[in-house]
Amino acid sequence: MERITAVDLRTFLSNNNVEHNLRRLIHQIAITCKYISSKINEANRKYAVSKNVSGEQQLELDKAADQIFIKRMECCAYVKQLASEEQDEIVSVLLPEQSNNAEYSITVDPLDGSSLIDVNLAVGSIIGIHKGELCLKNEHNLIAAMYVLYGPLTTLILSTGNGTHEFVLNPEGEFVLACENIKMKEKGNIYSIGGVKKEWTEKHKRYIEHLEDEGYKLRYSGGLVPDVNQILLKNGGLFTYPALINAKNGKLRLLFELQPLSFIIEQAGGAAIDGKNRILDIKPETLHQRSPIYIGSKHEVNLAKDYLM
Ligand code: AFP
Repeated sequence: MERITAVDLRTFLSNNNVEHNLRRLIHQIAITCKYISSKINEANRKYAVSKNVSGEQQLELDKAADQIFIKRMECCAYVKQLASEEQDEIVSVLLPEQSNNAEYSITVDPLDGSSLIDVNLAVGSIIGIHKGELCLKNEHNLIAAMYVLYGPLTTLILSTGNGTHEFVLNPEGEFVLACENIKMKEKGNIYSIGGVKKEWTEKHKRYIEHLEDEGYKLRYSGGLVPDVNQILLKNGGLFTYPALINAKNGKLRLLFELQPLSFIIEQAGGAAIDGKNRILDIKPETLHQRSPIYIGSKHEVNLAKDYLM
């Protein structure tokens, strides 16, 4: 039987005519996440053998991951700015004289779900790649998005605007293509719902009751990356973290989490709204702006829009 040679990430990007510096940037980000994956395993091994490693040290991992991203991006001559969920302001990662030919800026949620590490649940990093500088109050300039899921396998989901593809970190330390051009079904059968039920709005409650009456199965880990990854790879369904009675913008952040994930899901044939507007049409007013989210198969997202009108 012919042995199929696994296509590694760099070869895949080159074969798909991804611009040279963007290829190098994506590769740098992949290497960064590979290092973060090893730090998570290291922390978990310590935690496992000596429970006196405090929970706080687990939580510190997200700050460590943030610093790892900043230090790595400081070495990328084509990255001008970095915005991180862990930083209050945009970080200029290049000296002024270096940054005139820097083509890209990135947003990172360096380690989303860090509160789940001490119970050995999957967590992830979410990255948005923007052409030019990060611009609030404007149309988004996302040209690529990716997330890395630190689970039993470390996987990388990527879109550069031509489909959504999955790569897996192999024993040799290379991300190799696992699934090309993932396509979600029009309608799925799982739902993933965040927020405290007693804080849901009446319209949201009626929408969720409809899904339950339709027999949707509940799948929710409390980790945004594994929860959305499941909707993507189980070919459909819906993830929502809604507007709450005491938090009309919900919990999740537009720039760092929702717009990169929406870019990825739309490229796989899905959709993402805040309950009314397409997530990718929203112009963030502030860096850490939050938004409600309904993301997944088109049928469930359109149904949410009808219930929330
Ligand atoms: P942490 O990063 O504090 O663990 O929060 C994870 C998260 O931002 C996102 O990954 C989940 O979808 C969401 O919070 C879960 O929130 P609830 O704990 O309120 O369900």
